[in-house]
Amino acid sequence: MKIGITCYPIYGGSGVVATELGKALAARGHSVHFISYSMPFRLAHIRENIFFHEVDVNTYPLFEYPPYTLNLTSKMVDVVKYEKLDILHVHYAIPHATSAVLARNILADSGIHIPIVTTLHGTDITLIGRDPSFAPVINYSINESDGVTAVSQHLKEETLSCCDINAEIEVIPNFIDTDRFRPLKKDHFKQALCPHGEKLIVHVSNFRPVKRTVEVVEVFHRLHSEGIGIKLLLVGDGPDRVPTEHRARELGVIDDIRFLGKQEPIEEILAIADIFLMPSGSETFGLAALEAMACRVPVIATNIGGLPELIIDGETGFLCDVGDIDAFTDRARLLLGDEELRQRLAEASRKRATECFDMDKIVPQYESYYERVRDRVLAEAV
Ligand code: GMT
Repeated sequence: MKIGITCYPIYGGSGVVATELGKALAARGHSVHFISYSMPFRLAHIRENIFFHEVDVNTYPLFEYPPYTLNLTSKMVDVVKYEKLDILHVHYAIPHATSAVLARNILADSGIHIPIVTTLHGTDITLIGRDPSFAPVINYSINESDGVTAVSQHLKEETLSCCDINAEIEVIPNFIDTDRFRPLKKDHFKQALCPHGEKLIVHVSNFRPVKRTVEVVEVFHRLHSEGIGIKLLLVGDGPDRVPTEHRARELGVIDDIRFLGKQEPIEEILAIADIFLMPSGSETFGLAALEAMACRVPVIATNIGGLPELIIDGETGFLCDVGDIDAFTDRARLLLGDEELRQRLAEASRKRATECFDMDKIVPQYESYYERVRDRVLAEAV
């Protein structure tokens, strides 16, 4: 198939999933056309059947705010028409689904019937969907899509309960390349960061307030003050990095914390982690937790959103209430003090990642969903 993919190209879960999906589809022989305002950050190596179409954001003096949604629509119309796409798959409802629906309707006037699949990732529903001023546009864009997928059962239910949706929603969970994200031996790296055999706690996120990164430092401080030999690696960047650093200084633990900023070879960092913390206040799936699990790292996370669909409490990791720093500290202490338990959960994490979320199992679900949606749209068009 010739597949168009639109996503946010920046550091963030939906862009990662969209890009990895496009790469996997290309590896399976499809032609994939990315349409966005800049090259998706995980799309480093263009292959012969991967194309990138940059959306021009024009700057006419009249436009104090350039109309990106319309620029994107125009680019979608062009790419569908001239590249003869079979399907357009957009990630994130606003504005991508809105642009795609408009592009589809424009193309229908010239007899081109392009099916639109929208994948909901989370904050498009859990934050923007709850904003009354956006609700009519979100509802319309989702309902008008020819196919809608959600990355977890939780997100499907959340969408149906908070939005006015009459479209069917198919759950296709996020996935991972378990060949790339696998246990690696990086002893020299571990030795450099933990020269006295300290245990290493890792957190990876975009440091948005919903990630509650300050709580990672709070948990670390409690364990540290009990005399447990530990270090903390914080990977990523975003609005809460400064308050997180500030709190680490205030608590006097900054010297045992490394802020690495945005990093691409996450699997090399996860290779040396003993445990992974995810104290998020909301998480529709938790891709960063899956990356850790695939690298054989047990995750302690909150029992919210899609996380219980991923992490099995007591078997692959632990789940705690949002904001319950005591519970996070207890579970971390337990794992850091019992290597046999940690190994058992690590092994179960890897097993769950490979058995349930490997890309070879999930990507075919998208392929068959595309076919079903395309067949229905073409049948309705005749
Ligand atoms: O806030 C983020 O983490 C970024 C956001 C996005 O849309 O890029 O992530 C959401 O989508 C990811 C991929 O499907 C999920 O793994 C994350 O759980 C989800 N984030 C939230 O729900 C907060």
